[in-house]
Amino acid sequence: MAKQLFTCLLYVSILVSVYSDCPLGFMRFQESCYAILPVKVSWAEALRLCQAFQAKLAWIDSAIEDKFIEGMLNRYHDSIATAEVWMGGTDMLIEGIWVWADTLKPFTYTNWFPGEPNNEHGQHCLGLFRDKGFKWDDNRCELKMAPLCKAT
Ligand SMILES: [Ca+2]
Ligand SMILES: [Ca+2]
Repeated sequence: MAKQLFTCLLYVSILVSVYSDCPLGFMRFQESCYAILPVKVSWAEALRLCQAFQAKLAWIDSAIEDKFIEGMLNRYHDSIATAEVWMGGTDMLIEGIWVWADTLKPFTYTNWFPGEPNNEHGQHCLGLFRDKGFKWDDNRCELKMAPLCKAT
């Protein structure tokens, strides 16, 4: 019995070590790894930068994941780079139809700030802003913000 328990624990610890494997500097939550890159770049540059880290500009599938990201951003709130971050959402292909850039799948979960997305002067890229409690807001894709990358 003790031997079986030991074997079982061994398997569990191997599984945990395999599944907690995130790229250096990334933080694990459930099945994914997340990192805020401390640079300010346009949305298109943010897409490419995440790819350079074998990651994607982050997408959000659920309220629990959204809450984790909000917490992550709040913990780093002293850094200027993380007052505003780019996410992987865009409506640049069809105005008003929001999709995640890497899959082109429409949003299934959203957490827009009240009144957003407002497409003010042509806003097609999804950002999270500290002054909006990191709720979702469309913004101009040329704006320079920090990429939030996600790896699975
Ligand atoms: Ca738009
Ligand atoms: Ca907006």
